Amino acid sequence: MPLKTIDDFNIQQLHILDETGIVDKDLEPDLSDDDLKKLFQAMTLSRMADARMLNLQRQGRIGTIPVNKGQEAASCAPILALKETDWFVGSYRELGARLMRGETLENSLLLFNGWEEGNVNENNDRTLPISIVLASQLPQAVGLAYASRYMKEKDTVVLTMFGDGATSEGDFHEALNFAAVLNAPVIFLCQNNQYAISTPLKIQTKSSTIAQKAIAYGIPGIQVDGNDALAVYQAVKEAVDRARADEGPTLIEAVTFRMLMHTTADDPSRYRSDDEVAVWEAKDPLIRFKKYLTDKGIWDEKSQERLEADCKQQIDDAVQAFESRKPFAADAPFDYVFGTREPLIEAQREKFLAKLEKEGDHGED
Ligand SMILES: Cc1ncc(C[n+]2csc(CCOP(=O)(O)OP(=O)(O)O)c2C)c(N)n1
Repeated sequence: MPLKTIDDFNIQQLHILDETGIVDKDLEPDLSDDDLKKLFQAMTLSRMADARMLNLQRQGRIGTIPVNKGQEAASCAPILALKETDWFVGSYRELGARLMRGETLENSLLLFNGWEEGNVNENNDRTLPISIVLASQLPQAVGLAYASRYMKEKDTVVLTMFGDGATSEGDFHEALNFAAVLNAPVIFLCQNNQYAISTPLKIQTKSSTIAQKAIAYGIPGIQVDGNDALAVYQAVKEAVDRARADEGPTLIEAVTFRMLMHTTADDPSRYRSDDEVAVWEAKDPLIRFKKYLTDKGIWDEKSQERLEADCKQQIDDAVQAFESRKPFAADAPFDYVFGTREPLIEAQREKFLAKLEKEGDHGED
């Protein structure tokens, strides 16, 4: 008996700005000049803050950090499509998104120096703390989305972000299945930055895209140029509109690149070439977006100078506020493992403090 095709699938890719920053007028999103500038300002602040944090880490003034350079469009643009009352459930490589959600830069400095206070976004209580355990935030996002409808919040949606490596976790697949079956208003945004530490995408998955994983769960999936802020915004906006209208979840794959190390504990030259990095340098999301704003007549070198001076001031202020909090108790992280003091954790605290004592470091700086 001949085989018959019972279904057909395809995956589409969205670009709105080309690699030189020229816009496709037919696809240009309907965004105000103020929103476009707000997005570029956030991307620039994220880029500059990231660079300063890397310096601080190298100077021994903060702990290990994940770096975001190159991923600013994928991180910031989705937030423009959200309302403050929506939920943001992120991973750890979305500094720009967090700044756009009203989190202070001081928060990140505190967090990456082990202060629990850095986990609290005082300006938006619908922004969850960072998730280091890969993909663990995805079922949480689905739970929030499902609960919002259960609680009769008709308008709320949830945006969750994760990396390409996280798509190999069971939590990713369970979350997509649950969201699809429950019709939960959640947007899954994968920042496919090509690497999970040293593991390149081609040995992470045999699928030719991450977006196509949506097909198995019966939900829309789309791939976007993750270095094109307009394409990222547009794809997320359409997914948000569907979710608000109770049309269920969407998986978006934003194709981007991590320009620097995985974290400050990693040396990327051991697993990728300079040539590969150079290819992506030419696709820098900030340069493309700035060209678009300039062509539109709403940005010039003077605005750029003002913006950079303003970002520098914000960063200086945050660093000063953070550093004025010293002395810092080196064992503070042990206070927050559980709500109560547990013998096993206390034993680890003692061991840690004894080690510092032996090394002559009293954790005061
Ligand atoms: C469940 C789990 N397994 C392993 C790790 C260790 N780990 C931390 S980051 C990372 C790579 C993650 O890659 P990806 O999901 O692509 O995100 P990216 O860091 O590139 O943003 C791994 C394996 C972890 N944090 N959680």
